Amino acid sequence: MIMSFRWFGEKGDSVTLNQIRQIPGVKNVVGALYDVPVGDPWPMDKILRLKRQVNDNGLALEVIESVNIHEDIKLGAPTRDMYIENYRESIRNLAKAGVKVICYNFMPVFDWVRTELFRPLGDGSTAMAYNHELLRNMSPNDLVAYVENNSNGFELPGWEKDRLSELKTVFEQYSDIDDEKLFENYKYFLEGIIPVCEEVGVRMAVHPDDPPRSLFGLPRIVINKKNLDRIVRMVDSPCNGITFCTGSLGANRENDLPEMIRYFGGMGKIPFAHVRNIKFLDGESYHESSHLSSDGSLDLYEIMKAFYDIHFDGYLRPDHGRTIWGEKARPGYGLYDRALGVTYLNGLWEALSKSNSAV
Ligand SMILES: [Mn+2]
Repeated sequence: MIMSFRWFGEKGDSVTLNQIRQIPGVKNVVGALYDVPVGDPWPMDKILRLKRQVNDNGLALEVIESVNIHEDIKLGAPTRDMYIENYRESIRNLAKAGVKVICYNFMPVFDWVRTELFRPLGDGSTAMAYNHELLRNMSPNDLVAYVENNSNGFELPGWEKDRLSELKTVFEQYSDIDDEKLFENYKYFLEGIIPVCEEVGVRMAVHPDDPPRSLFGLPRIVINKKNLDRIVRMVDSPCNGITFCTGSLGANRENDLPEMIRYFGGMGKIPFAHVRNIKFLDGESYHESSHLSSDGSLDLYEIMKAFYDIHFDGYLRPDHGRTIWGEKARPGYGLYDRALGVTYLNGLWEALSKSNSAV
């Protein structure tokens, strides 16, 4: 396991690289470029500048999260071939800079969705929350307005204004796209990029849809074991893998996370993992919690044990944390609670390693 930590760049993050390097066990930064429009190729000079910044702080840059996919690729529009060619160029450039894994998602229109970004938890901390009933009574525009007005002034990843400004048009474009059509368009994309990944040694890792269900009538397919199995087999290659996000997949009560880790990990399909906890409320609703098993509904010991059992040697990072100790940070991405998460996950890992090697 290679412990890593997400960073949103010097302009987009309240956390500095120097702070990250002081978290015990963190050697890798999960980074991205935030000033390249979705669909454009990532230029070499900007990638190298980011790499230099990270390296100058004693850290490595081997995982990118995310290279976003232009909506026309998901829609199967005639312009998709151009966008796929651009994506291939980004993969080649990132590989030249030493990047090993690219995280991405295949969610139509919206990236992750929450109905609250700073829900009070009763101990003075706050966390993001998802209320299924509330969302059913919101329009897509309500949701965009809420996120824009409640994110502490940060532009949230996946919520870039240029993607969301023409919401009505893009919803119309999706009116004849169902799950099957989306699978078809996804396969076309993978067939276009995976040969390049094999050539340059980059592993693609799809992030599950978050939450793992259809929203506003839009199709969502990266949601459960059955669909993930279909996705990794659509183009069968070690370069076609999964970002195993426990918080996203765990939001569907039917997903048996340790079993899925053993299954996909055993196939060599998990190059990257996000590990965090959530606490279920009624039905499909939940709030995020600290990483500790007893604070949430997911058993992080069983999850880490499954990673240990598959001899997981990929990249792993803590995922969203609570906002604690009065920190002013982007929702879910403060320093303090994620650093606590790192230390907890490292503790579980050390205990698993030592108890299993002692005879
Ligand atoms: Mn995640």
